[in-house]
Amino acid sequence: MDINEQRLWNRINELGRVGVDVNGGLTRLSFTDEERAAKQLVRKYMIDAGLQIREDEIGNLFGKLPGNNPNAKTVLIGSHVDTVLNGGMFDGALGVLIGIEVLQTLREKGLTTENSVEVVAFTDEEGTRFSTGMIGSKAFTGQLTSDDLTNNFDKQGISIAEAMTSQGYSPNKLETVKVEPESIKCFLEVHIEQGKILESNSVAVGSVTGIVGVRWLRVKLQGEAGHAGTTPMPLRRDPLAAAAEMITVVENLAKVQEGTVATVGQLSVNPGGVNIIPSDVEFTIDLRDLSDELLEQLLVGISSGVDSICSKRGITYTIEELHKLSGVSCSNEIKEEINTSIEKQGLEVIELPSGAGHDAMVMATFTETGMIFLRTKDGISHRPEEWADKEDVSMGAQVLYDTVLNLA
Ligand code: HGY
Ligand code: MN
Ligand code: MN
Repeated sequence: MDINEQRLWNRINELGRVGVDVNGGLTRLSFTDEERAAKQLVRKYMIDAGLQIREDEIGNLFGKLPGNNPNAKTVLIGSHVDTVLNGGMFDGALGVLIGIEVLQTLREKGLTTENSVEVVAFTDEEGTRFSTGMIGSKAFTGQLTSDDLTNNFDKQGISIAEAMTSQGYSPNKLETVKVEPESIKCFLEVHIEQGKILESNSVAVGSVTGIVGVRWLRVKLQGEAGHAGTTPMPLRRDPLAAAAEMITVVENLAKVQEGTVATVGQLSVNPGGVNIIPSDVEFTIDLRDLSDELLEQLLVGISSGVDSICSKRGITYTIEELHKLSGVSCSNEIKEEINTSIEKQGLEVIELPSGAGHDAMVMATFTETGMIFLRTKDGISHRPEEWADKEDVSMGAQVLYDTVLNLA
C-alpha cells in the first residue's frame, strides 16, 4: 500500500465524531455549526497534507496539489461532508478524506504530476435541510441560479441564501463560484456503495457504470377539518385518507419495473389532533431510475393518480417539483483506468450502477467523471450503522491513488 492506512482510518473516525446527534448518528445539515465544524477539521487535514486551500463564496472547500504545468487542467477528486438526519460516518466523508490521503501521499513521496490534483468537499450534497440537493457541485458547474438560493426553505422558513449568510458566506457572489469546464480534466469520486452488490460478490471495491436519475416532489392536499365523532364518512374530505391511497399508487407504480424505486420520506398532517379530521397534509416523493424516460412516465402516472383520487374525494392539491437530476453514464475512459487500478490490486472488477445520487452526477454533465465504490456492510446507509471495513477503505484509497497517478 502506498497510502497511509492508519492516518486515513484515524481521520475517518475523528471526523465521524463531529455532529453526533441524540440518536447516535451524525446530523451535519448544510450551513449549520455541525457542518462548519466538519469543514474546519477537513481544512486542518488539508493543511497537514500541505495543500493549497481555498473556500469559495458558498462554502465549497478545496485543497490543491499544484502540477508541473501551471496551464494544465485539474484532476478533481471530491465528495461531501454534510450528512442526512442521523446518518453514518462514511457517506461523503470517505470520498473527501481518501482524496486528501491520496494527495498527501503523492506530496510525501515527492511525486509531481503534469496536471494539478485537487480535492473538494462540496457543500450541501444531501439536500436534507432544504429538500433540494447538490448545491455545491451545481454552483461549481454553473447549474445553480440565485433564485434557487432564495426560493428554497428549511422547516423554520430560512432560505438557503439566509443560511449561507449566517455561516459567513456570500450567496450574492454565486457567479464567482462557477469554473470553466476547460479548467477541469476529470472528476473522481470514491463513495460507499450504500447497497449490497459488492458485498454479495465478496469484493471490496467496484467500478461505477452510471448513476440513476432522481426526482423529488412535494404533494400538498387541502381537505376539510372536522369532528372525528360527528362527521359521517360519506361527508368527509379527508386529505390523509387521500394521501394513504396516493402513497399506495406511488409504491405500485415503482414495482412495475425492476430497478425503479420510490420513497415517501416526509409526511406532515395538520392540525394533528387525535379527534380531528385533518384539514391539510403534505408529503414528499423520491423517485429514481436509470432511465429518464421512465421517470417522466412515472411522473405522469403519479399526477393522474393524485388527480383522480382528489376529484373523487373533493380534495384540492398541488404537486411541486423540488429536485431534478438526470441519470448519467460514467466516462468509459475513466472507468477503464479505474478497472486497471482494481486489477492491479489483484481484485475482480465488478461494474455496477449507483442507486444513490452523488455530486458525480452533476460533474458528469460538466467533465469526464468516474466513481469508485466501496463495499458497504449489509448495504446499510443513511443510518448510524453505516459501515465500511478499514481494509476496504485502504483498498479504495490505493485504487484511487493509482488511478490519479495514471490520469494526472
Ligand atoms: O439521496 C441520495 O441519493 C444521496 O444520498 N444524496
Ligand atoms: Mn447520502
Ligand atoms: Mn453521499
